[in-house]
Amino acid sequence: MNLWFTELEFSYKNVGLTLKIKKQLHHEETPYQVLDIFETFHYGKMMTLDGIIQLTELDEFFYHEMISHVPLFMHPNPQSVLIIGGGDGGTAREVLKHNCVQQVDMIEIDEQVIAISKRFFWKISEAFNDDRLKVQVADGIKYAAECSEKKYDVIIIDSSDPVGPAVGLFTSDFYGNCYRILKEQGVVIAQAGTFWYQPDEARDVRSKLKEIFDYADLYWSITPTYPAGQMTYAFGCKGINPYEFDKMRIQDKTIKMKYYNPDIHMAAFALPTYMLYENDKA
Ligand code: SPD
Repeated sequence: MNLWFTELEFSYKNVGLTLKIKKQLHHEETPYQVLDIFETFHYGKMMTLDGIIQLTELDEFFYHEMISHVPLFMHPNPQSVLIIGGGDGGTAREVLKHNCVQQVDMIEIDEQVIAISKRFFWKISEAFNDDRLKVQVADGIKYAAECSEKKYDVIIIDSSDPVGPAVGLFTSDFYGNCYRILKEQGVVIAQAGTFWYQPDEARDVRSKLKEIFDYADLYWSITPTYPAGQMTYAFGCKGINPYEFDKMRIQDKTIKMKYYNPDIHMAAFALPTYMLYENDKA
């Protein structure tokens, strides 16, 4: 059998990333999206949503470490964290490595993402066994709009791309609600595509965040199985200067990581020239 999976890059349909597949382990249409699990030859098990790679066992750590530890170390004392999406559990696993974190709320719209992750990705989903994590199957956009009692130190938007159920997670209204439900000092972070294939998505998220937050910009990491092998993260800070974070705390050697370290943290903010300003083009 010669079975290959090609992810067509979602905004440029003439390029894609192709992986050799041992077998398909699961396929279903949930109320929100098509969910597939494949066993790949090189990257271990892989989850796709609507044909777009969400994670593989081999390289998920790049994304999950960088979407979690950078904002958590920007904040002087993150205790309460909101994860919008992230139903596979990878982001929660990284967040819960911080002993100062007392409570994590996860709002995931698709309960099947959680169930299937628990079934196929035991190590990635281990965070679901941590008492500090409270999971609600609900729409994150609605949750942020209606949340009136709780405030968070860090909000992580671990979403799929801005198509299908995730579109509303890329709007000014939603970011405004995130600002409102952050404490006096808080950080919001969102995945924002890639510098090469979705430069306008990253610029757009940054400019929306800049309108609302005291500081907003982008940082990035390697991600081998996302298009262009790179992922951009957009952040907004309320009452925090992101470049004056506690350099001692990021030396914390008790938190085990494979990619993130203090040098990676500092270097991640270095942007390509064409991504520095809103109107620049490659
Ligand atoms: N191009 C795909 C980007 C997907 C980002 N989210 C992945 C979720 C993993 N927890």
